[in-house]
Amino acid sequence: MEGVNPAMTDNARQNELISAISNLEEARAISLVEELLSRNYDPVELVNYCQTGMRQVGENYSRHQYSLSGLIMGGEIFREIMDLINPVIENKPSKSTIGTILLGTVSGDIHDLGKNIVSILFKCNGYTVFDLGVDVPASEFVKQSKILKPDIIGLSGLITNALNSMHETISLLRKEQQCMPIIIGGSQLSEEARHYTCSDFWVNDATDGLAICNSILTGCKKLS
Ligand code: B12
Repeated sequence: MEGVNPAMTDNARQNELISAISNLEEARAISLVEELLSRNYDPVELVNYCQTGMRQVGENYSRHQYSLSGLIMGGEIFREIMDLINPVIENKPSKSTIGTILLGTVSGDIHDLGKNIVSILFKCNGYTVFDLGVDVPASEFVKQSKILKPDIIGLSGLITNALNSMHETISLLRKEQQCMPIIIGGSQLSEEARHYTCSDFWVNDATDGLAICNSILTGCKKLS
């Protein structure tokens, strides 16, 4: 493990972690995560910092400062970090079952790091999660929705084309009388994306997604 300055504050460590990920410094990022976890740092908050670092990796790629291999390396570092964080999240006492969610990354999109976090976070918070994986065709969502009858459907997507897949999936689900609330998630989403896809909710943060789904299930939130 690379040395971490013991005098550094947690705040400095968070910024250091964001820049280590952004600069693709694998060993540095891993040792900072190990260090923060050993100090009982909130694992979900840690994920948020890593997500910020990953956004910067994406920006560097957009600006042609990184090539595709930089994107791949970023994904690999994040996967290794999640191997450390997941057991800590999973170790938290799980709540009794409150609902079911059918989850998947839509057709044409293979990004799954964010979706996998959603899966773990929801499981630890009392959800039964049916995860269909990545590049899931609209027809598969419809098929599984009819079989599993989930309370909520969650679609993940990060690339622009995912918006068309989400739109297609939601249209087909509605056409086939699958009327459960649908939430879309991904770093590039916005209210415009929600409108375009005809989904009920959108988020770019798993914790916000969890709060919305909890509200749906407790009947506090009216569908828009
Ligand atoms: C790592 C990465 C990859 C990895 C993915 C590895 C993997 N197994 O997932 C690899 C290298 C494979 C990859 C491939 C590609 N990528 Co990429 N990738 C990224 C990067 C840098 C980080 C994504 C990530 O994992 N972030 C960390 C996670 C935790 O965040 P997240 O996914 O947003 O998830 C969080 C929330 O959004 C939310 N959430 C996510 N899903 C859901 C679902 C629900 C229901 C809920 C409630 C919440 C929720 O919860 C999560 C936790 O908070 C992004 C940059 C970015 N800004 O996102 C680019 C990015 C998404 N990729 C991009 C591109 C262009 C590509 C490629 C087309 C590159 C290429 N030329 O081949 C391919 C796409 C292939 C395909 N068909 O899908 C672009 C997309 C641009 C666009 N507008 O279309 C981005 C934005 C980079 C950029 N700025 O240019 N990529």
